Amino acid sequence: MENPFQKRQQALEQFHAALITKKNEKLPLGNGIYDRYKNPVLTNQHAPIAWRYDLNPKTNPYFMERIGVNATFNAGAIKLHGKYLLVVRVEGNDRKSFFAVAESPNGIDNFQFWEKPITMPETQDPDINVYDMRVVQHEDGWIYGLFCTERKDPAAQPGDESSAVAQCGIARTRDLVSWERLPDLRSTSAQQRNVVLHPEFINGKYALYTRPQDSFIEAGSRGGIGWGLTDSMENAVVDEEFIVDPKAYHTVYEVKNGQGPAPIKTEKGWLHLAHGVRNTAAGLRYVLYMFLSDLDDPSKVIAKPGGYFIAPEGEERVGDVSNVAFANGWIVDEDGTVFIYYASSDTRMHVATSTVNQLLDYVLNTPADGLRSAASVEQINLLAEKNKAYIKGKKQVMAPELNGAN
Ligand code: M1P
Repeated sequence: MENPFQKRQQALEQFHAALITKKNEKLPLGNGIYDRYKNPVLTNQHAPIAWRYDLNPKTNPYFMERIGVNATFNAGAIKLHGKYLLVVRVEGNDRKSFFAVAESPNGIDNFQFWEKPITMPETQDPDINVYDMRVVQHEDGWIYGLFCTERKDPAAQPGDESSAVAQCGIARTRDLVSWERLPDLRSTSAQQRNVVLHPEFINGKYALYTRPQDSFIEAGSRGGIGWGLTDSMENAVVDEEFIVDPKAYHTVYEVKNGQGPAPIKTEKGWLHLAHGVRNTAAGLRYVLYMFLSDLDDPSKVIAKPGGYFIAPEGEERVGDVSNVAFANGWIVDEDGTVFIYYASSDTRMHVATSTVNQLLDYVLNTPADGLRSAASVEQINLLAEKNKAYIKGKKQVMAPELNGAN
């Protein structure tokens, strides 16, 4: 008689080995700004078999999954010792998220999780859920991980089992293996999410991109990407925040927005990747957008293309929370290649590649949002008019001669 344990184990091991070693391919054409890739770089199926299955045939005769992994998304990113490392938000079937490191030799495929997830120390007030870590190599020598820590709202009415409070958790490490937990950020805002540490000191202080919010979901009255300074990360306190990139009516960030990973330093300024949210009849739509801030004063936005940079496309549009593109990690190589790690629909991770020069060209030469339909038409007319000189010899479709028509 066939042994079901062995049969299932063998089939799963083969499937898993093929998945985690699968080569990725750049998709053709693209938009000249970045290239997308055929396969997601991480899915829930990439989770190690040893995290999910009891491998002892005596205690698991059916080779049954014991602990399910629901999704792998919203990963922070860093390159260490020549490896591309993602600090992934892994979500179990029980809805709890935790962090786990996956590494790749080339940044586009062959991502494999380390043996065990990160054991993140807790503060006196245990986290109920942790997610969306921004990993930053700061000039003070530490690698910081800033993430959202979520706990039940102590003011929730009896019977209300969904009100929560989001705050910024802080931890630091040298190797992504052992982490020192520091006290959560204190700020004047009721809630915080998407808090990101700037990699350099500003006037001798640590600088933070914040996202003050009135409640768990709503950014509310102070919506936008904020900026605040703190003397120390061991006791991080932001007494004053001001908004550097506000939400705005009839844009892709009209409901809320948030800084993605820490910005990249370039000779022309700091390159930022962020997410913007708008509301639709189908629910919230999350897209990524970019902007450039001043080299000496990173809180000053100096260029900002209109519209989105990456929106969920094709299969990316469907998942646990559909119509979401979210990024909190990117890596720049010595040759200027940029690996943009983005998640689709709170379900899986993808990569897109570009270069610092292409991204600078994008942020500096894409027209800003004119905020009105007429301004968008004007931008197209300007470009089409300029392009006339370059369309020699090609027949243009013209508007019909209207003389006498009626
Ligand atoms: O579900 C979409 C995203 O929603 C939240 O982001 P924000 O605070 O900007 O609304 C986060 O929970 C994020 O993890 C999630 O991807």
